[in-house]
Amino acid sequence: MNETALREIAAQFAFSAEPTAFDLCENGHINGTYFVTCADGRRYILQKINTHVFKQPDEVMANIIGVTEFLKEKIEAAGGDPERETLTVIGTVEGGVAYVDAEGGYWRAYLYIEGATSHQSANAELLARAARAFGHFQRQLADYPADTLCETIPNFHNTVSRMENLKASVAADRAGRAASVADEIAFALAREAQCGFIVGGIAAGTLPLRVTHNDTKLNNIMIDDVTGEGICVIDLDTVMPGSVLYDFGDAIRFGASSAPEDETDLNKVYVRTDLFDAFTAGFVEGLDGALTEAELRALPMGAWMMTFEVGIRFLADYLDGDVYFRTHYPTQNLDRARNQFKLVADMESKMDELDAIVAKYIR
Ligand code: ADP
Ligand code: GN1
Ligand code: MG
Repeated sequence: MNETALREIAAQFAFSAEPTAFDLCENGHINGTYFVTCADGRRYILQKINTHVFKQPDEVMANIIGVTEFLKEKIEAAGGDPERETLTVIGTVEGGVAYVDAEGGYWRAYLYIEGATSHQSANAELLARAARAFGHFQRQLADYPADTLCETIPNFHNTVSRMENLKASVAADRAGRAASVADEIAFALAREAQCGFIVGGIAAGTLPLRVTHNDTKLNNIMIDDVTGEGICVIDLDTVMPGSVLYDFGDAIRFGASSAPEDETDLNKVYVRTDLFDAFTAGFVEGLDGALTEAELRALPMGAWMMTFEVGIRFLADYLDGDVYFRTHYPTQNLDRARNQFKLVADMESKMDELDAIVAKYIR
């Protein structure tokens, strides 16, 4: 998007001064994100919500306003900084929470979290701190009125329906790629029986429904540059009722992997048990005793499930012709799927070790 167009969009938001620079953010597979610098030196985030992914962006914003206002009260009560420890929505000059441009593009803005970084990888200490913040985030939302939250993406972490979607993508073969990825499809189908583990647990009442973040990638948390603490959980588009295993599992598949999500040398891709341990310690601490024993015991399976689930989502998107996740080259979704499947296989071979790590945290 060119600067003139961005300038016109930015003019719709109640920023503190005239925007002077726009920088594209390369992180994130979904939204279009720009860093805006204003004449007074203040910075903001200007984001075009991906409305192919989020079909009801007004509902996304309603969730985010509700959750951030709720968190701000808790942060203030705890003596924290409400403008740094959660997102702050910047309204439009007309008093709205979003701006719809002439082409129907849906835009929103946030305060930029200064003095903090969104990391792509972390050492054990940093990951433990990120984990504590993700756990704490969920703890803070434990008494949030869950029935007021909209389901921004239906069945987002329903692995059973994700498997159905993959099968539909294989059958439709829209991009003519199915024959070339027969091995990956077979890997996925061989694991179909496990897909119901979390949704089945929720339905049976053995896994409680909580308000969860649902997209706990390491780059969805801002780490304070000075203290190293996880200062602010961002990317709140998918905050919805869910299982704690979603947040634990998604964080592990990204943060405890030995390699980036699209590393193609699969020998370099495995689960780092030291990072798994560090994350578990921080997460359990952040949740401050809220986890049930059934949830704790299921954590390794949660990590397995979220890794497998996103693997089948990447594969389905490759089969669909790359219409969901942002890609930077033609086979990136396939590379991501292969990478996640390697991680899945590695977790399977280390399940006893992962169970033993978790057992240390069961009291
Ligand atoms: P996506 O859904 O595309 O992942 P995000 O909301 O996560 O969108 O934003 C993409 C990236 O932009 C984040 O990973 C982070 O690096 C950066 N970012 C988002 N919000 C902020 C913020 N308030 N302050 C600083 N950086 C941010
Ligand atoms: C997307 O938005 P981002 O990049 O933080 C995706 C997650 C996937 C992740 C894989 C709304 O996360 O579900 O796990 O990519 N978000 C959405 O990296 O689909
Ligand atoms: Mg993100």
